[in-house]
Amino acid sequence: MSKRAIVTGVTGQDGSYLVELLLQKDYEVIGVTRRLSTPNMQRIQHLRDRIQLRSADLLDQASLLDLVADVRPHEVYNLAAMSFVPASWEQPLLTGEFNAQGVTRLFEAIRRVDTSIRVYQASSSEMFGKVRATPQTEETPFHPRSPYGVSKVFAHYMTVNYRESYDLFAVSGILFNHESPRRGLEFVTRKVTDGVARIKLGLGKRLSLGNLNACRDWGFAGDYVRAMWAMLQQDSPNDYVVATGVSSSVEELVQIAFGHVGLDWQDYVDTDPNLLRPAEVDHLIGDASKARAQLGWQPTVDFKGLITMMVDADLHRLQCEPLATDNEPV
Ligand code: NAP
Ligand code: G4F
Repeated sequence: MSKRAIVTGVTGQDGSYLVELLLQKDYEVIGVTRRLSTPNMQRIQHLRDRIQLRSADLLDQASLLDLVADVRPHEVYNLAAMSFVPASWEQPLLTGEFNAQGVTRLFEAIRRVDTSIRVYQASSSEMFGKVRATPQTEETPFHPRSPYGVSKVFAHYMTVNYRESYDLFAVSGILFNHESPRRGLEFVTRKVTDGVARIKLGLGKRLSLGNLNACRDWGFAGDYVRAMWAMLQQDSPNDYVVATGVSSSVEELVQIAFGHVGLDWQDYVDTDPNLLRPAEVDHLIGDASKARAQLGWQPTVDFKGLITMMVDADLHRLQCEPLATDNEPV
């Protein structure tokens, strides 16, 4: 009998890669969407006839309860969130409603329907923030630096609490930044690769960025969803850091991206103080030894491979569709 999984955030970057993985593994997949005035299905268009879509919202307890009660899944992957850090300063309360209380609502729905359902919570390296140790592991204390980071710390501890209080198989995947050609255009990697492709094709002239010194441990989203799945297949629930163990600066990112198309970044990049954050996370680098040892997980794409893959995908997309403003579906 095939397993049944609910994926919240199915229209997002990670949702689309996770669904592909689950379908390869013969899962019946139920993707959760929320009502929008304009449908946002670009990333899962190629999967639409192989999954079911159900409407529910992290803000609405009844919708989550109905979802879990009707579907009776074996596994739930909670990827839905307000995921853009700068927006969390503009809407801190809404960020908390989605990312913190929204997770509590989902856990309440699950525990009321069936405590044997396994749950993955999408936690984040943003929880480490102003880092207390380098590299960061599952044991590193948190010091979040944005309402987003704070909301994810709340959800992380709710995951631990539902595990300890109700014996739920609930895991927190502490994932470092992961990117792909399906990354939203507002995140720095995709902003750069899209900007480089536009400049190369004569569709743009310059690129404005914020802090070029910030460093992140960047990996490929397609690799990271394998770790999510593996966490729910273990004998007991545990929390895991997922990272490449290599940290690069935003400046290195622009060097690689412009260099890939034969341009010198210094001729095209401006820095804009309006893009600096009220509090920055300066340097993240993860130690995924536990995931490597217990899940048998390892990344397959390095930083340069990731950025050149994204530049090539944006060049291709813009050559096919020069007026494109949104994400490339696949
Ligand atoms: P993403 O592309 O921004 O996708 C977010 C998803 O959440 C979208 O499908 C969005 O739906 C959905 N969503 C937002 N608010 C919702 C609500 N109130 N009810 C139901 N669905 C809602 O994010 P991602 O990069 O795939 O990340 C997936 C998860 O991993 C997020 O929780 C993120 O915080 C976390 N994470 C990401 C990274 C990373 O580097 N990518 C690292 C660590 C943790 P719409 O399409 O309707 O907006
Ligand atoms: O690409 P970013 O916006 O990602 P950030 O803030 O690290 O968050 C992402 O990764 C987290 C995991 O650690 C996720 F939890 C979260 O949901 C999201 O997916 O910014 C990366 C760095 C920052 O230090 C930022 O200050 O790039 C710097 N940056 C410099 N110029 C910029 C820009 N970021 C953006 N978005 N746009 C700029 O122009």
